[in-house]
Amino acid sequence: MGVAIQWFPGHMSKARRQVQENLKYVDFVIELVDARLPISSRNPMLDKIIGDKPRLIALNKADLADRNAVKSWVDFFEKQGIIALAINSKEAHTAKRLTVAAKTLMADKLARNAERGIQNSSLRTMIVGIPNAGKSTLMNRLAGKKVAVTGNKPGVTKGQQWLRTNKELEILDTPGILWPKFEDDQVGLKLALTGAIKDQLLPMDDVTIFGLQYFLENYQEATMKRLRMKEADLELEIPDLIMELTKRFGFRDDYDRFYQMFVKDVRDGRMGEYCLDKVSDNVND
Ligand SMILES: Nc1nc2c(ncn2[C@@H]2O[C@H](COP(=O)(O)OP(=O)(O)O)[C@@H](O)[C@H]2O)c(=O)[nH]1
Ligand SMILES: [Mg+2]
Repeated sequence: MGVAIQWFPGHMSKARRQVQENLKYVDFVIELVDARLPISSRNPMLDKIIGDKPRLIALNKADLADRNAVKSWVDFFEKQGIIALAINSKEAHTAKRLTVAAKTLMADKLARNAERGIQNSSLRTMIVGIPNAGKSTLMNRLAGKKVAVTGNKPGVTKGQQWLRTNKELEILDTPGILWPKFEDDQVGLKLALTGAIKDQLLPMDDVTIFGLQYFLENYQEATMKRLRMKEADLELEIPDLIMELTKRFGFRDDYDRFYQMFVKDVRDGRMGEYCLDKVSDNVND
């Protein structure tokens, strides 16, 4: 389950150092992001931290995400020359797909090895991502069994241990846990809405107002259906709409109950599949 980490500067540098130490042992890095937040769930310093170590991006929880948006995000990363793929860590097929992507990423190294007569060399990787991205779930999936994934706190150090996926892929059993991009208000609201950060960190009314607005703008039909809204409700300002819906759901003036219901619906996918980051906000031309 999600471990709430308070990201003090000391924790950040420890986490960063841990990833950098482990980089020595791996051929490439799997950057795990939430497909519903392909930018907001990235660590702002990852590029600097991993330097020129090869990396692929896995957009996890694709089963919960807006398919079209995820496709645009995969294109977005591939245009930058980064191999990206949408995955569901709970699916068996995922191990095979990641192995294929890894072999594409590391094709040159594998070819060099083959030239030197080194056959069947397996690739070594580590998973890096923010809390709740799904690192443990993916590692269990790749290991093909439930493993005690270490490193629930940044800075856990011990001898390297490897989880074997198949002949071709081995994963470091300590994932890199890095902080999200929470210096931006909108990013914080998005992380809260998906449940990536603890509820106590942000006021639920702000999270709900932001979420309801976003869903009405981008997923109007699903939102209206789930919240049993009428056409006329669309005329209301968001705070007035929240008051109205709270009453209609029988919560009287207990707005907290409405916030809880809305946020839970979003997190559990009952508002439909969605993506909170837009490619159009991330291309500057
Ligand atoms: N629907 C869905 N849920 C996932 C997926 N991967 C992980 N989860 C869930 O996301 C939550 C956080 O996963 P976890 O592996 O603990 O994240 P970690 O903090 O990065 O290790 C758990 O409730 C997982 O069951 C996925 O691909 N799809
Ligand atoms: Mg974990």
